[in-house]
Amino acid sequence: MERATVRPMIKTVQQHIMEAQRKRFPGASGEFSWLLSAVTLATKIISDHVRRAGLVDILGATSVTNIQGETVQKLDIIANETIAGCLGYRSSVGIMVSEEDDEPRILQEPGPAAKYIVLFDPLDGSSNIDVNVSIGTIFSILQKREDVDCSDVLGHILQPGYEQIAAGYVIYSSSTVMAYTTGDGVHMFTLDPGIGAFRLTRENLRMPEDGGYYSVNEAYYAQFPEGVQRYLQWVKSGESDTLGMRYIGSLVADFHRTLVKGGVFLYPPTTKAPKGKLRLLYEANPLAFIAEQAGGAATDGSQRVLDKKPTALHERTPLVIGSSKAVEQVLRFWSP
Ligand code: AHM
Ligand code: MG
Repeated sequence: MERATVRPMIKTVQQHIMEAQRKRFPGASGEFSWLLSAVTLATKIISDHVRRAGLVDILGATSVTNIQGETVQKLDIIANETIAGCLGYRSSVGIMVSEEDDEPRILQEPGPAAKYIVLFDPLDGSSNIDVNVSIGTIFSILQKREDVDCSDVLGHILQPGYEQIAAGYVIYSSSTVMAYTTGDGVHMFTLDPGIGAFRLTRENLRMPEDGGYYSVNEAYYAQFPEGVQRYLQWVKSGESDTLGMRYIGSLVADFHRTLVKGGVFLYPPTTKAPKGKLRLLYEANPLAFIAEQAGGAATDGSQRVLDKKPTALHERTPLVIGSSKAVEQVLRFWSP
């Protein structure tokens, strides 16, 4: 008797990662998918904390100031420790770098087994927590360099973005959504609270080439370079009638919208912050990797973000990211 093929009705992020790994690297040990499962587990726990934040008195600021000089929110600490805790159980992760930590954390003794470096912003946009605006987690994964000594921690970490082997983000919003890439397209998942798993909702997502929104904090207009000012005047002149305007002030949320609807997000240099505000290693690089994998582009004005050679852990970079055409339009006016 012929047996009917039974197809699973859903695909979880775990199944997706494992299938992709089997297809692309048939001999792989599975340790990389095991590592990614620590990231997804951590973000599910953070999502739960974010949802209950108002109920259990974890909203708001602490009296601590982080290395960036910003007030640390209570949820920032919870998110940071949750990710550290989940990654700590993965023997393949050697080094963890977080926006919230002054120094990298060595999770496993240096050695060939602990070959991955995980970099992340545990709770991006956290100044928006108290007003219920979407926030998120951004992550980037590198492999330790073979030509660098085990003890040279920074030597392993300070690699250009094109060396990333995976990157992604999770947005905690009306639903919790995750997008990731391992260099084989961008895939998007939605957390199904009924089963506690991220379900595949969009595979091989492409960023729209036209339309969408430009997104920038125009309160800094007077501080922007002249070229950026000219771009903003042009975009508002009516000559470009394809772009609307949106700015949330939460990078993950502004990027997520740009990825899905198209357009461009800008955080240019200002006179007060000549390198902009956003961090290269755990904000700009992972999102640039995703943007490019979805057909978009990311630049700091002078060069492709993924080509930048980092010189410090918490280095900042100007960022223009979005649909290729919209990014090109910005560069027509601004060439630092
Ligand atoms: P954070 O990582 O401390 O939350 O800061 C980064 C955030 C981004 O999410 C957002 O794009 C930016 O700061 C907004 O800055 P501004 O308030 O200057 O517009
Ligand atoms: Mg951030």
